[in-house]
Amino acid sequence: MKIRGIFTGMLATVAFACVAAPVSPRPREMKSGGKNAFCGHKAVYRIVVDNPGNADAVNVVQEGLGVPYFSEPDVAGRPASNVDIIIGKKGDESVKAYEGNIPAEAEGYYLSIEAPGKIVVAGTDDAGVFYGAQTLVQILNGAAHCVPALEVTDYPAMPKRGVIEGFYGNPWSFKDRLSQFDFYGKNKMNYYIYGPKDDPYHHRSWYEPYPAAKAREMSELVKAAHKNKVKFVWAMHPSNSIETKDDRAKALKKFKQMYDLGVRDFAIFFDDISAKSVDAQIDYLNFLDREFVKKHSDVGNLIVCPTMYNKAWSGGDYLYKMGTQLNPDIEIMWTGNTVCDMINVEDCQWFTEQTTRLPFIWLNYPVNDYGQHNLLMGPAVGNDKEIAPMVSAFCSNPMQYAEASKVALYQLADFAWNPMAYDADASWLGATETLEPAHVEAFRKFCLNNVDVAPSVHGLRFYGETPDFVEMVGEAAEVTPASVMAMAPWFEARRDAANELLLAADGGDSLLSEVREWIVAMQLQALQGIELARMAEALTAENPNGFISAYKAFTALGEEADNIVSRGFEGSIQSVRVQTGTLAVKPWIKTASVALADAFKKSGVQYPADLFPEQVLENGTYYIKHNGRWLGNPQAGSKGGSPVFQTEIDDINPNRQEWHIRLDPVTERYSIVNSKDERYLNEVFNFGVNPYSRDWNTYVIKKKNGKYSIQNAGNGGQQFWGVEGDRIKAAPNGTDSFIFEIVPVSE
Ligand code: LOG
Repeated sequence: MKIRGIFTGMLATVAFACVAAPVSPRPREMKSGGKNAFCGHKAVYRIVVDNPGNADAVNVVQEGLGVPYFSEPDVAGRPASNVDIIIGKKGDESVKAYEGNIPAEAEGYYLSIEAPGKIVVAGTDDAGVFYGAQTLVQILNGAAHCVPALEVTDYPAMPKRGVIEGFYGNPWSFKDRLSQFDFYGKNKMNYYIYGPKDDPYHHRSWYEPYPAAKAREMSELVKAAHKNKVKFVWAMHPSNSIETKDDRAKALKKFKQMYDLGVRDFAIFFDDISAKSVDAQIDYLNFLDREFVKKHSDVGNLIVCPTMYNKAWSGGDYLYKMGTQLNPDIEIMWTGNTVCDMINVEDCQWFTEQTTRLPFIWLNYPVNDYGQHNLLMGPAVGNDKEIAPMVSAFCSNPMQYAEASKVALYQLADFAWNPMAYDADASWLGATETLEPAHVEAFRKFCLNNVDVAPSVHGLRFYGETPDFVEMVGEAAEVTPASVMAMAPWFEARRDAANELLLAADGGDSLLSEVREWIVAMQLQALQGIELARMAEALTAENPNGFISAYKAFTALGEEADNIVSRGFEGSIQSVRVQTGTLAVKPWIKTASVALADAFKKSGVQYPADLFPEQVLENGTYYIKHNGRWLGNPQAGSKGGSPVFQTEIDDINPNRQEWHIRLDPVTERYSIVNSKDERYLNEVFNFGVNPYSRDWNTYVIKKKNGKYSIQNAGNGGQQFWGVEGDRIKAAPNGTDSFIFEIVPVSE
């Protein structure tokens, strides 16, 4: 109360600027007295604490500050402290005077820093004291010479915030997980669910006990999690082995083993199976709840990941039954509208209508097991701010790259704690600064080169990749030598950033060495961009030898980049080819190289026959003919319809029979577009009515004995094109598909 008196009258909401490094998660309320509390704070602290229960919080302060400190009682001969840090939980003697300031909410805390050198950390409960200590360390370590006077009143919006190690691929290592728990503590996340699909003791051989060495690690992990106020939930994935007496005895036995290792929280996953019966699942879950969970007073609520865990995959009465027939304490996980999607208000409402319960959110971000070539390291956008009261928990499924996942997890922790104040860009800036303080700018360039996930089964794309690049190249489909040269400085900056990060990676930086291959990919991509500029320059200067040497270097870099493999180490269960800058940079490089090569070929100079890769058709305008007839577009300008083979050449509207055939730089297949009305041909041999899609509407064209075959590809299947009557039709199996003549219009 006394402290509050000092501040009264001059409280102002702080602009965060008075604290150098951002406090994250962003506190609910942070007020400053507008002046410094004390200066020269990297001196001597005295920690005042009377409850041994606050040891974890005291540890945070001691380790976090890394400056001399001592605790009560004072011992003669010690230097006098210039700052007292009073730490306590509601009810403790040390913080009696501040009872009125402590928020009522679970995991909340009150923190004050006041002149001439007094700090109070007063928590609602153990977690609150711990989180108050974390905030204090962030403020003091982020402050310059002087520390501002301030008051923080803080508590989380969502009660359960954390991570599900729930991906396919190499599970995290013991070391990864220890580092995660420390990170969760710092970022005020309180849940970790253990469920890596490729841990045999979780999934395939769920009933086997962990071997001794693994069991020892497991119990150490549980302790490390608890020390950081993180619940360690161990999940089991028994698929359909849930009905027999034997199945159930094995399940109880495995739970018991995990309990003996210290686990106090359990989950059952039924995802990615074809469930035999919802009734059997419900009966099994209620059985485990009754026979295990409820028989241990110290075991938390059971959590289930249902088989229908997202709206797109839901149907019938599955969710309704789960919601109404499961014991009321059992929590149900939910990934939202689809498998990989951000969470919005409607998703949560829909789930609650079905189940009468709040969803336990399993956010499939930044997991990249469905698009492993790419990393997800951009701003975490897309979750509705208003969902806090509509969910029972908010947990994220990350990448198999534990350290790199922290960029997203930092932001999601910030979001889950205080969603109404969440600002993805600011949070991303904080994440990148906190994780790579010595290489912030280079690391940010790297992260922004790895935002998008490229086309995948889930269709999710992230559009914030390389925003400055996107802005510079604009919508311009046209690439000119001048525009290529203009991009050189952009690529040079990426090359320099990659070089800086590679040095750090090889110097032992754990995050950067984990994603080393993607840094190399960025480096090679940057070098490719620089070679393109050299090609453009040579073209402009009419220097064919210069062009040829740059082009060869460009091609070699591309081949090297295509062969970078991550997780190629012995024992890796999944190695992947890496790619970066897939949203804008990679397609642009391809487009630019094709355009420059075309211009070079047209310049009339001599060049080695094997310089360019085999391309059956140059980009251009062609007639497509079959048995002497011309493919035409008689209904030009209409919607839909089909092209037809015509016996007469069209003298009145010649371009109705002319087709632009172009190599798509991304799919490396051809698009076919009518020159009269620019309508494209689709994979069912009509004019497309949907927006053109390179994944559906580009074709493989091959040449044999002077004739061409055209074949669907990508999402459009593999059907060869044939002819029936005057229409293009699917070619019957086993027939010759080299039936078309494709003749340049100019000939
Ligand atoms: C799996 C999960 C995987 C994720 C993304 C859930 C509930 N289950 O489609 O293990 O990491 O999608 O690929 C899933 O999301 N299945």
